Amino acid sequence: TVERVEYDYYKYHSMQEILKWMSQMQTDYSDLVRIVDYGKTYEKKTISLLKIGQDTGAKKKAIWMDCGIHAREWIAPAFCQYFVREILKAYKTDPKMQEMMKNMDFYVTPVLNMDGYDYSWSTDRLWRKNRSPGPSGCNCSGTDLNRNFDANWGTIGVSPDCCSNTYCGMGPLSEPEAQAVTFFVESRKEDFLCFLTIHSYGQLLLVPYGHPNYTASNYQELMDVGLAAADAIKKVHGKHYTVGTSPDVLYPNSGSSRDWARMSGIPLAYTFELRDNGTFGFKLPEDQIQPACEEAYSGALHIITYAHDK
Ligand code: ING
Ligand code: ZN
Repeated sequence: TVERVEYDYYKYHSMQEILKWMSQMQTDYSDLVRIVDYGKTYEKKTISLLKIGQDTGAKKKAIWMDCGIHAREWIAPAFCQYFVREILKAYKTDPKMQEMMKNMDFYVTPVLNMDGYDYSWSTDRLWRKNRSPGPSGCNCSGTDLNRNFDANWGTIGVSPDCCSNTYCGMGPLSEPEAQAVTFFVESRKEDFLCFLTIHSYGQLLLVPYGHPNYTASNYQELMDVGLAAADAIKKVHGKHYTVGTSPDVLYPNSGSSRDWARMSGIPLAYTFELRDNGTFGFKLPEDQIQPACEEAYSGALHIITYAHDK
């Protein structure tokens, strides 16, 4: 037998370590976990997710979760990994999780912006965007992937300046990472009950839409479920999460993955902005990984359970 070191979920991990962790999960839970490759980054890295659920042979509903669309938000990939461990742990003893994994597959992308994440480890800890070059004549690189989706693209809360952190790209879905999510989710969009995209920081639960001129048809449902999730979060370590649309809570934006998911028909679409409130910001200390993940898990599970039971 091979001696194996326990994976430390309460440390930040490099892209290489996270990829190794993904294959280890597939090996350890070969009946429940499968790696699915669904795109390539600008630097030609393979974008993969973990598909988690019972192989029933029947057509199943689905839950989407992506982390690390913004490179510097390191707590997000840490949360996706924690989330995967927790649902697999719960599956062993919790009849509700067994029921959910029988009826639904969880599609979890631990790091969507792999190029940017690597760059935030190697070169610039506060890098946000992907790593594609700007248009000719521009000396900056990177597009904000959360402004690049096909949802009122380029209309508000974005910059046309390729040096800006909110540069929306040359057109909707100009970036391969945004394309990968769009094509994968499109290909089975009737299956998805819920779309969760994980960011930091701010302790927010954002609902569609980012554009102030549009209101989601189920806005009240999104708010009610979001507020109940925020209550569940507060119960864990007392942290307050604010729930609302981005124009109501902070400022408007367009081209986000959450807005695109809701526009394409997925009823429950949320952006999580994890800890903290600005004290450490993107550089959340490792000793907060555990509490931040515990509370966010409780909130995510509330939304997912609602989506399942509905
Ligand atoms: N925030 C998200 C962003 O894409 C957002 C979501 C949008 C929050 C608008 C508030 C207002 O900017 C982070 N942290 O990435
Ligand atoms: Zn973000």
